[in-house]
Amino acid sequence: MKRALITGVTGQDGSYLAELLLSKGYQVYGMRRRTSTPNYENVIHIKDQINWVSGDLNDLASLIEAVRVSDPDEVYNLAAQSFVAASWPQPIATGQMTAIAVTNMLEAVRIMKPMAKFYQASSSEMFGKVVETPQKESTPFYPRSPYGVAKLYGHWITVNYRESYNMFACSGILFNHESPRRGLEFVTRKVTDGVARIKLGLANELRLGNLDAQRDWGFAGDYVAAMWLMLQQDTPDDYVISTGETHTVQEFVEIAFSSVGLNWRDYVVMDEQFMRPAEVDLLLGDCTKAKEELGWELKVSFEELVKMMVQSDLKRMEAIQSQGKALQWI
Ligand code: NDP
Ligand code: GDR
Repeated sequence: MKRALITGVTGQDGSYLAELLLSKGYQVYGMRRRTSTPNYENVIHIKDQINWVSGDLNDLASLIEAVRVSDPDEVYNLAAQSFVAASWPQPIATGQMTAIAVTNMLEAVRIMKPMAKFYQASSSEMFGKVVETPQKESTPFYPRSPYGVAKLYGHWITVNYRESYNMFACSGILFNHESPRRGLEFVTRKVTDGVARIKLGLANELRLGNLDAQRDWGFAGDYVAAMWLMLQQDTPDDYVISTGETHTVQEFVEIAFSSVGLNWRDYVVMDEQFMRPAEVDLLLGDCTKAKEELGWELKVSFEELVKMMVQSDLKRMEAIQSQGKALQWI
């Protein structure tokens, strides 16, 4: 039975990856940090199948212990401060959790289990300003946020550990991927949650920032399969994972509202507070290498993804409404 350690297991990707590895018969170790309010929402259905280890990205001792206890064949480093907008007000914390923490994790693996295969969650945010489209593994990086800069450090330190110590370390350069488990502050989920509230009469507007930004959005469940495939290869490498389609935020909004019979123009309000100091205008990935070398394939289309998220939020909101729980904006 293979053993895997996942950091960030309570997040969107961690939860889908844990499900995938459990379905493949892995013994899954999930690292989670101590929080004042436990957050198991994404993994509640598999909570008892995960071996929980306590650890924080900023505490190297805890990471070494997590690797010692789990004795993993594969390590998936998904934990990070992952919200781009928060990286301007919290640039140093973002640097610690999204950049330096990768070195912490690599050191823990190098010291305790150097033969373990290592996956780093790199990001299309590293491409940032448009230099070339579509963006592929060889496209030069030009990050546009403290988050993007931090991810670039994490990316290169992973490459460096591969080359310095001959570790099996891979970086997946993943474009945006979404799901009903996406955090509520990210634009897709904010929209689908907003649509559900408006449809049920719980809100009458949705405040958004830049509707012109273009993103290459896929389904998170498809993307975690690519992470696993990268660690099943004979040699470690870096791969772009994307859909090869780009859509504006406005297109996402239009489909989400129209899927429940509403016109977005009646509800969406532009709000300066959601504009960013520097924007990534266009992301469009070319994942030919992943398709050819990993045999990775996409299953859920853009339109299916939007509708899946709207339907899930409608159900969730109806359940909350029927239980009479407080409904607050997050
Ligand atoms: P989430 O924000 O949903 O999950 C982040 C996870 O990291 C959570 O489990 C969180 O724990 C954990 N975490 C944060 N800080 C710490 C810390 N100090 N110590 C231990 N754990 C911590 O992110 P996603 O699942 O969407 O993304 C997974 C990874 O992939 C991230 O690194 C992200 O930057 C990267 N990425 C994501 C893309 C996407 O479109 N989703 C695209 C490209 C890259 P807690 O629950 O306690 O907050
Ligand atoms: P992103 O995702 O920054 O691409 O990072 P996000 O959903 O936050 O923003 C996407 C685009 O939508 C525009 N936008 C808004 N964004 C938010 N959050 N809220 C709004 O109200 C709003 N209005 C417009 C943004 O300006 C932006 O252009 C995600 C994260 O998962 C990262 O961790 C990951 O690395 C990248 O995707 C790839």
